[in-house]
Amino acid sequence: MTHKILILNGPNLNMLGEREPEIYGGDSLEAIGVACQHRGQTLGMSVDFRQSNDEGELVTWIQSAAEDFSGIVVNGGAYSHTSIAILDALRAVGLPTIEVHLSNIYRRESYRNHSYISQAALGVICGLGAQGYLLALDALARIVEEE
Ligand code: CA2
Repeated sequence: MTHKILILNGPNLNMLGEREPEIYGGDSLEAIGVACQHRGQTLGMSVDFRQSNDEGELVTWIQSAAEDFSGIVVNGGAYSHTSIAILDALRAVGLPTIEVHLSNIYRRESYRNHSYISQAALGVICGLGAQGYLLALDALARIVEEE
């Protein structure tokens, strides 16, 4: 069976590559998505890469994930620091989840130093730019194989 991985991106990540490359890197979200598709193929997994600026849509996607997906990679953007709703959805679904942030949220403003989502994540990768998504897929490939 081919494992399917859902990659979720939260608000404003659609603007990647256009502004603040010194913080988030120069890659567009589309380019990160293509790199994730390629890594997924190498790992024998299929990748569904999505972005939404809407907290409710992210919650709905997470709720629906249990039926189709083996694991989740999530960059919740600013909702990471505010959203108990996304945390609750991830906990309810219970799929192996890796949290990713492009920037090192612990070297930034204090309001970015805490993520609710981390409480539902098996692991957290931050500060490594787009490479963090690929590392998260590597980790999930091993985790879902071992399950
Ligand atoms: O480092 C990350 O990946 C973040 O999740 C990115 C979020 C930020 O709120 C989190 O604290 C850390 C913001 C994404 C906004 O991306 C932009 C890209 C270009 C221009 C403006 C915003």
